[in-house]
Amino acid sequence: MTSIDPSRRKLLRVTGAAIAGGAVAGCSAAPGESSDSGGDGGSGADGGSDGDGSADDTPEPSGDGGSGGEWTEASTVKMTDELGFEPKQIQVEAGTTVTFENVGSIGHTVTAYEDKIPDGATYFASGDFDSQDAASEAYSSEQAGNIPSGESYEVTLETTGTYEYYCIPHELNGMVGSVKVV
Ligand SMILES: [Cu+2]
Repeated sequence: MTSIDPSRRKLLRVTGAAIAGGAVAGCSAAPGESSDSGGDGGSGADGGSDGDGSADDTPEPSGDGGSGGEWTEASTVKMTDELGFEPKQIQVEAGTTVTFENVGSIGHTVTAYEDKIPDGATYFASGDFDSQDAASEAYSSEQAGNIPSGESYEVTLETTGTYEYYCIPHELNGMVGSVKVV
């Protein structure tokens, strides 16, 4: 039984008044989705997890033969109301601090996939959780780790290799990204 506490409700109302209608629609879609994903083990959700589903995303002009392997040298990633990380794949040198900036109006998380970081690398997630389970539980119970509009999250990556991460409320919308540390 989820009872919305009064303070949160107030916050939502204020946000709704402050921004345009379009953004509010995106906002209210998120909680419904995340509660869905909790209960259902993925019965008919073929499209969600694997390749088939991504076709409806953005038709990428893949002219240069780079099969999804475009790595942008950048240490700042923007989180947008289009429910994406931009750039989606970045490359940095070891020891770089990567900044994730929420430039939109909807909240996001930056949550590493525990089994998709290099061996020996330190786990990272907004809210500073040390495991993916802890991060997703804390998010679903109290939205911990949420990065609100205008805020950012920083992580310094020392171990080389590729890190993949996602946004908890928008993973199903394809909000995932990677960082390659060289
Ligand atoms: Cu998001």
